[in-house]
Amino acid sequence: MLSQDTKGLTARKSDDFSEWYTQLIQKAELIEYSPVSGCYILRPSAYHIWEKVQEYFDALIKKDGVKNVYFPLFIPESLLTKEKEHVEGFAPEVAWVETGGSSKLQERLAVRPTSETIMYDAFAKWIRSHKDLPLRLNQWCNIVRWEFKHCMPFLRSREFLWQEGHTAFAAKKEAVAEAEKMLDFYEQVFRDLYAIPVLKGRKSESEKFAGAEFTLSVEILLPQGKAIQGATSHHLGQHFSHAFEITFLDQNQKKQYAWQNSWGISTRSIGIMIMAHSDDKGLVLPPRVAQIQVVIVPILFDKSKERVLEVVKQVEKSLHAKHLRVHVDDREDYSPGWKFNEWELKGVPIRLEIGPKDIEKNQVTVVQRDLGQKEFVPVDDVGSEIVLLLDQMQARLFEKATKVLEESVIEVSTLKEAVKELEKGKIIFAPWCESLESEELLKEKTGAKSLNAPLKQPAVKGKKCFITGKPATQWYYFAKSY
Ligand code: 87F
Repeated sequence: MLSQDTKGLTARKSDDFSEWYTQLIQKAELIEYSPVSGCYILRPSAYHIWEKVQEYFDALIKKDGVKNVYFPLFIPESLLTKEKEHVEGFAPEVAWVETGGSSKLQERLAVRPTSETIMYDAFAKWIRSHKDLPLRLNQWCNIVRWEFKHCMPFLRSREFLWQEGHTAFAAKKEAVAEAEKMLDFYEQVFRDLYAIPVLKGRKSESEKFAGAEFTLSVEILLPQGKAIQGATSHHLGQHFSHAFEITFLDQNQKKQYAWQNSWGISTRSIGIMIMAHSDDKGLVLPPRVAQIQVVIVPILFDKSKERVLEVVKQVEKSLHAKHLRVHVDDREDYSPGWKFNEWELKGVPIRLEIGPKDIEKNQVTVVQRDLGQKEFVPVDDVGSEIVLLLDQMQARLFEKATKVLEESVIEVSTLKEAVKELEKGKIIFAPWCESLESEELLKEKTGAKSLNAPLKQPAVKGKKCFITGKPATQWYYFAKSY
């Protein structure tokens, strides 16, 4: 038998969260470090999760009429800085190409940090008449932002993968409706694939994208009482259409500027999912995104080996027939116990054990990753039973995360209460006057900032801002964040 040490996690999620995460993503074989600091290798089981997100979201937006495109990775400096306001704050993060081989380029090229500028330059050429609208394009690509803050695999890296949707409409109303719809799509990705509930809403003035009229976001609660932005949908108004001359002739042959949106979700969402569900034994993967949904571990003894492997084959076949992703771990130089630990570490949702005692009773032993107890299922029912259990697990993970979120959100009406609750790791929900100075004050006192304001608001009339005591204008969520 091979050694059993050093394989499992040696840090606990509740004791040393950051060490736990660092060990988990490497030992579960999601991430390998690369020679460039802040750039990480996504191994097959991590990349598979991204492919599931692509498959799901791509189908959603295509059904809604969006088309995919691909724009170049390099953006000339003159183009990137055309709409100064949006790029100013981000300038320190842009990576540049200055030479090709040994010759200096005439103009520096930015490595795409986002594609508004290069795409809207083309939009201006393609849009002539109201009949060319709406124009709704999306691209799946990599992004480079030269972070100087501490990088963390998935959550903050210098290169990451995302989709960026860029759209143009004739009417503001249509654009705003789309921005809200995309937010619902992102909520669905988190709910249906990642089994994570979100807080949906509108960003404050200081937290919105500088190039936007308003920014909508989904925010997620992570362990340790910190929140993180999961995806964003911006209504850009006519900012970029003015900067890039994206105009069209309306029905009366009058020149108009287009109304635009941009929206995106990135591989950061994978890190959010890992943090949300995983435990001290390792990764916990929602069945919908798991590369291996069911692992079968035969319990092999010389005498019964052949009979056991026969049943394993039969069970594997009935699971395949249900289109499940199955792996048979028939390695003979590892003990069953060692294999159980390894597949738990890797987050496989369901483990089936099949040994001589099981086949005597015409059953298989089933262990669900999040529950950890043994159950027994008749061999003849295994296909339909496992499908059911996987669906139940997906729902259970979502319910559990929802309970955690619900218990973490707390209404407050004074700064004193806010300080106390934020210290306990809560998300606070409070009426706010939306002033910049008050958010600064809160940040100073607690390290927390505004997350967003739900689009469906409780009544705010007559309420006082929990920080300034002035009349409140909106209810907002606030939390410490990543
Ligand atoms: C870094 C360097 C240059 C973020 C940047 O959120 C520019 C930027 O514009 C920049 N970091 N942003 C904002 C991106 C806005 C927007 N783009 C499309 C999204 C979603 C997808």
